[in-house]
Amino acid sequence: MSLDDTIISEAILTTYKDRFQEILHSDAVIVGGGPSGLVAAGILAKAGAKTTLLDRRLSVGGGMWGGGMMMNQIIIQESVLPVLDEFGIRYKKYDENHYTVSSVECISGLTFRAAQSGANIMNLITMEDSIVRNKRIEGLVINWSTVQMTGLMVDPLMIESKCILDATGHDASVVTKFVERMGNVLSTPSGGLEGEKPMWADHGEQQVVENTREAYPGLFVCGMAANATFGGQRMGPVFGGMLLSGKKAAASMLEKINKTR
Ligand code: 48F
Repeated sequence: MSLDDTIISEAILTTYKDRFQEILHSDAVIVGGGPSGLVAAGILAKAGAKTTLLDRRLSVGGGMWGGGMMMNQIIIQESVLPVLDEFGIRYKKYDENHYTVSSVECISGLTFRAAQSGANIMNLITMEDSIVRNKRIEGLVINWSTVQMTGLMVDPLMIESKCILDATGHDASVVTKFVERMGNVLSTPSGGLEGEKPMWADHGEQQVVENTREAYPGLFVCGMAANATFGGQRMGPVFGGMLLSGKKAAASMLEKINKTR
């Protein structure tokens, strides 16, 4: 059997078009495929929510690939091991509360499980803006990342979702753009972004989970975006809080989605 050059193109075009059409109306759109976003995507999709994950880069995984200072090992604390078990990721005990994990295996495991659970993972797409109607966020404005990189003046497209998760890490891109448009209307103390605080792993790890919540009707935050939004310390190459944050975000969003069913 020979391969047909134009059938190769046609198969990619038609199947991608079907997947793109799917993202026009989601139950949950997660912006950012770092560790927290991937966990949220996996849990939401497994629970039956129509889940889309967008990442502006070629590869998902965000800031996890490089471990600590490009040594591709990460640290997970003991209480978070059940999340690794859920996603089939292996770990090694270092001492009572420090476990090491290969960052490559962790990202691959999270991504594989999320995709297999039915999350529609779309790379190379950038969130540009949000759609706000009747005092709630109802969708996003998106474009090819290459359009933004090249600075071409090309209009975007729009997608709708019952809820949006900002999982864009330190940038908190969705919340930042939202505040730029809407002013200080968030459920934070100042109404705006509280900003990240300096390194303190133990505190940062707890805060990232506490800060994971709805910041505006329909707009949830997790991972470092949660600490940037509600104010919290950074924690470097410890990732347990990121995984727990993704899990908490998924549970809160499922509650919201189920109310609208
Ligand atoms: O930064 P990132 O890994 O997010 P996270 O889940 O994890 C944070 C840790 O990696 C690390 C840390 C742990 O101690 O401090 O920083 O909070 O991943 C964020 C992802 O969001 C994508 C970006 O490419 C990355 O993969 N992203 C950012 N802005 C946009 C975006 C955007 N506007 N549109 C689409 N994707």
